Amino acid sequence: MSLRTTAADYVTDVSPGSGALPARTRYAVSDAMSRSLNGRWRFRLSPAADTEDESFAAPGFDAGEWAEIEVPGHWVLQGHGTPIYTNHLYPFPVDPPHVPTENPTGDHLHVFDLPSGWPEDGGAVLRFDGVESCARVWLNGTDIGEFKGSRLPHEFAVGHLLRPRGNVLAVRVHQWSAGSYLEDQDQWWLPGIFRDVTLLHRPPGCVADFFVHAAYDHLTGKGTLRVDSDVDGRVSVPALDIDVATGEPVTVPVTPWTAETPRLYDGVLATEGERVPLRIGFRTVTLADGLIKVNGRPILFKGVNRHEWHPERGRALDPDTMRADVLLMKRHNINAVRTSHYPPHPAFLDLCDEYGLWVIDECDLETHGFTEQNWRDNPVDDDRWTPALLDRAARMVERDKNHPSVVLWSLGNEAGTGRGLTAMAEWIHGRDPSRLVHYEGDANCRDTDVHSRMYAYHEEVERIGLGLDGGPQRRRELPFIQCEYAHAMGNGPGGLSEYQELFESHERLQGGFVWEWIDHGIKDERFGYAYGGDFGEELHDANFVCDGLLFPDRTPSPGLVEYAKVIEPVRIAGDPADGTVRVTNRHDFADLSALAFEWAYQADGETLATGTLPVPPSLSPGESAEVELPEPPGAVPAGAETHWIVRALLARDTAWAPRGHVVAWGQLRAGTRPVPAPVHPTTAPVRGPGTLTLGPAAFDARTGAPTSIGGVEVRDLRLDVWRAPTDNDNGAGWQREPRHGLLWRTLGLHRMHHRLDAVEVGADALTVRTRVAPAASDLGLRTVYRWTSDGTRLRLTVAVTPEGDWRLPLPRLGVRLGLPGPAHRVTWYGGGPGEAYPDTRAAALLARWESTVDALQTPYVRPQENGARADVRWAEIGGLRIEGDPAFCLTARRWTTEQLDAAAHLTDLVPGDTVWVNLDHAQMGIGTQSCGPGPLPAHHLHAEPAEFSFVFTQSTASVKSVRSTT
Ligand code: IPT
Repeated sequence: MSLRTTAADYVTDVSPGSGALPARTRYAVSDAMSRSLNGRWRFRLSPAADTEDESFAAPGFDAGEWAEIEVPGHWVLQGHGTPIYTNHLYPFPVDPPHVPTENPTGDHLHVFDLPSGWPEDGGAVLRFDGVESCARVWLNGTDIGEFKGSRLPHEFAVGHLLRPRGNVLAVRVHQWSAGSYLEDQDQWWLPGIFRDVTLLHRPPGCVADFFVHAAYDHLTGKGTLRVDSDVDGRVSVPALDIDVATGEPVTVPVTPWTAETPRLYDGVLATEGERVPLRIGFRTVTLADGLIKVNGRPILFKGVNRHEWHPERGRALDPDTMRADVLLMKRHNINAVRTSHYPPHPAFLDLCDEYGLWVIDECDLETHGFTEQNWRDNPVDDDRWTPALLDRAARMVERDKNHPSVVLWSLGNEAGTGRGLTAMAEWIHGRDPSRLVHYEGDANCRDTDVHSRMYAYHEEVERIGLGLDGGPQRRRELPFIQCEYAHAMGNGPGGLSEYQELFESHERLQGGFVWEWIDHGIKDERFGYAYGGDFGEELHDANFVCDGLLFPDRTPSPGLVEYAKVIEPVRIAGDPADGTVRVTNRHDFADLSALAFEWAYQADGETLATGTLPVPPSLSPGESAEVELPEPPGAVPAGAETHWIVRALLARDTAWAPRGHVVAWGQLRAGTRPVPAPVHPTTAPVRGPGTLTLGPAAFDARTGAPTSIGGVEVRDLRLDVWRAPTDNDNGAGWQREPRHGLLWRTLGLHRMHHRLDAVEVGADALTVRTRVAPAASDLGLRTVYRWTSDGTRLRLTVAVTPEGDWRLPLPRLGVRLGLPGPAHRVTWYGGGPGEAYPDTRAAALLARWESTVDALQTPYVRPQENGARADVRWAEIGGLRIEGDPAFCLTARRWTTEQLDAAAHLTDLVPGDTVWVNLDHAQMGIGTQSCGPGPLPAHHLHAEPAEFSFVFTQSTASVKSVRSTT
């Protein structure tokens, strides 16, 4: 009996592939010709990989009946098959290196001519920048090889196969392969040729691989350039008068590259056959004094984890989208990116060089699903896989080594531990000693140069900052970063300020990378945005894939606005009582000369005067200046609440934002906080038939509930403790602490009974006594509503007394009421413009704001509590004016909390005819327990006796001027 090999054996071969050229640096342009093969390709999907039929690869094959597909692209996003989302579970049986028989296989065909003028001499290279997960390639009927390593480049020498016309490029792509075991990142599984395909002419004497070494000596202010090149040539940098042979070092005074000051020098590498433009940034990365230093100074990462994402194109990103990401990061004070969890499209790194972002470039490696079997059979601890791991390391390092923005290499993510990882680290250290090596899974830092954790709680981070974390000697001597923290899933992340305070107070803590940059929602007319499960996947992790600081369409979420404020590079603080403000330069390298400072003086949220503030532009990183404020303006209305606002703005246009862009701000209380005007109860409730009236309000005589206030119809006003649990309330299953969202539901806070105990009509008050409690529990909240009026103003005081042994914090505590009228516009004096919760309120500026009920909603991909405006002194909505005593939290929506809670997608939220308004005395913090700590204890809303008041009047005043600053 003969052993039969199927054509598809390479699919489950652990080796990285065959036929491809050795890895080398990737550059965007040169004077050699090239031709993009992106565009419309013919496409045929087969359900399995074991098709022995290779006839499609032969010239002359008639693909006229085939579909067409866009390359780069994923076929599952172009109407062929469907995407699958799993976090760490492999969506196929774990039996490495085998994959299921059902292995969607996409045959791609593209016929192309050489452009006119394509030289006849030299060779040619066919380059694939990214194909998921395994491809076999034929050119003009010749099998040129196969490869794995989805987010890594592969090049093939094809010069000998090319013809002037009618070249037939055939690519067979398998969704699953041995490589899939190494690519278990938390994201959609999206097969396809999703990055560029390019044909490059390789003239005789052309550039092969080269390595730009551009170091900076901060002691001398000089840079040393040496370009090692496989092919000898010359290197010129006109601005530095450099013209040297390759391999020859040259030292000259330079301006160094940093993420804050990304000075790039244009140069050229010229060999006999090719001229390649260089963009050189001089900088030196070291591990010194237990710190990551660049150019001699420790840096603080204010980073994000970036997966590549586009809601329609998946990981097939176009240049505009990549640029949008970089601009958004720069405009939100982000200074670092971890390319979780694979090398990005190479153009993204060009942008990081150009605009200035520190990069942790991470290898395309994750074997997280092996955690399910206690890491048994983990490929990173199995020598058979080591060549594949080394191939991946080399393809990353060789491709990206010439980017000054890349300061650390990361071996991968969540791959456990093993010899293969050690081999990768050793190879990388040897090949590029000019950068540090990161891998979070190396808990003892045997192979790595930085102690890295993910989702460490504040207390642990502090312990590490204080050096009290113990552990092996090597680790104790290393700097610490959080390669992931502050899980930005849904509403949140909470607790950023407290993390940042820790990072800024302990030298060893060199910052972190928020998880993650963008929600991977897939645009879908059924749902708005689809997430895991929406395509009928047999296993999925629901909306855990929507955990970014950007919504899928790249609109910044409140979390990003908060992060930008928390990490602002200038701190503006102090007590203006002494007439000064303290400005601290929190950059690592830059002085303040790029910034201009302005002040504004506010009374009751309205700006009375503005001016410029002379802050010393030469203020060095880490230094503070006490800057004198001007005299407050004269005409401040008596009793007004006053503030100084000081803003740091870009003084000039930059590459990433125009002049005037606000980089940092501080709001400082100028006087004492005034107390709201009292309502003297001078009016008595009057009984009518079925109703009671008190001042401007009418009540249902039986229930004591208001039916109208100042002519505005209101309904169902009552205590409310429920919020539609956020993703962070619900928490992730593996969390070590109780998950409040679930406990709340078990207790029944979403189905509270309101028992009416008494409606008391007194001489100057209407008092309604109730007990609010869930079925099946002895816990309850005695709630007394006391209504008084001076004839025009109506005051409600709510007194809440918990009964029983409450061990749970409350989601919220306040009243909710319905406005059946056409409420649309909302104006308020309080925190804004965006939502804010107890631990996500750094970016809320006290001012007068105007919005609409619709615009108050934050469109979290999975609907949940959102949109609260904090510290509201007064608000006007639907003809009512509501003043808080004390200030309150405001939400208003066209659906009830119950409807919000029941919704799975934004399309489930259907506006009703009532606007539901919540006036909250307090809300529970948000935290980041969807992956990480819950709200810090200070932000818990304990069930304890509370009393709070609102004063209702008919709204009269309109907002005169509304500033939409920040
Ligand atoms: C961590 C992963 O590294 C990341 O890819 C993502 O899945 C994140 O969690 C959650 O969104 S791993 C987890 C076990 C902390």
